[in-house]
Amino acid sequence: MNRVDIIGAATTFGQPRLGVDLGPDALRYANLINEIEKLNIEVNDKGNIYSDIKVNVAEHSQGDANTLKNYDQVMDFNEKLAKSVDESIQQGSFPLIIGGDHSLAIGSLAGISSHYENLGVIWYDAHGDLNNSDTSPSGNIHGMPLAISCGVGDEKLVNLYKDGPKVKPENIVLIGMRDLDEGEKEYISENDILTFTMTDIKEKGISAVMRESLEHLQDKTDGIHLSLDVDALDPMETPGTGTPVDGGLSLSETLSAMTQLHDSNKITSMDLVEVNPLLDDKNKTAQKAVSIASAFFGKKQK
Ligand code: NNH
Ligand code: MN
Ligand code: MN
Ligand code: MN
Repeated sequence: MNRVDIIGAATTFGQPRLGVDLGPDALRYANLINEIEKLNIEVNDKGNIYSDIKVNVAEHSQGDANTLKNYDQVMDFNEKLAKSVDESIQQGSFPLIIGGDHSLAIGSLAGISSHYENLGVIWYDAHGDLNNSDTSPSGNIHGMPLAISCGVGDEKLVNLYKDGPKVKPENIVLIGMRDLDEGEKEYISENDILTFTMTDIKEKGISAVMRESLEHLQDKTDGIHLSLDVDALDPMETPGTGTPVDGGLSLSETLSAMTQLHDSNKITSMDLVEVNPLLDDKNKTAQKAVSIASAFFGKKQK
């Protein structure tokens, strides 16, 4: 790619920990734009998207596990995000969507999907994000975007921006999994989704995992979206995130995974999500996220 559009997805509505909406600016302060420009890529920072419905600290994320928390805000936010992502692709840019919580993937996938008949998705995360309001332990929509994009869940969210499912389960690869809920495990096995847990990654090594992932997708897809949740990494690497899970990927494994994806030339869009500077240690998580993006855009590792 030679032109990247940065789209700041300043949303916190998919989960309860306030501050993840400051993630896009934390990444900018960690020098994201410059680091990508250094790789001879033209960068266009489109600024941040916000919901028109403002965060109300006292009422944020109310409700029980069977409700879709902050539903109106999530709908409104993702409609806008989808439009911006769609426009960037129309203009020939590579969209890099920086979050923000992972519910933003509803909008990014909706915006991307009209450009591909058979979109592939690599979901690099500790979690599957394959819940719906019946299986969710929390009611937090950031645990649901991949299911919604497959056509499972609330009808309005499923049909957001463009009617129907945006991705087929056979075109998905899950990498870094170590905290899957029961309903998610069922969905994965019923739909035979290619899944690499942390145990698989330890056994095979990250480079074999990335190679097998690309092999699984490259012939049957016409574009591949990478959705990277920083909680895929171990909390020692990326503490500034809302739902850390021990036993994750190292930074060096992730950098080599990104280099492999860069070298494949197959990835057509990317989300970089769940950086929460209010939970972080001196913006360390944003700095790691910037090195991940740099490796993805071609920075050579020493
Ligand atoms: N699976 C849990 C839920 O649905 C946690 C999801 N949290 C995430 N997903 N950060 O990536 O509520
Ligand atoms: Mn996630
Ligand atoms: Mn996660
Ligand atoms: Mn290159």
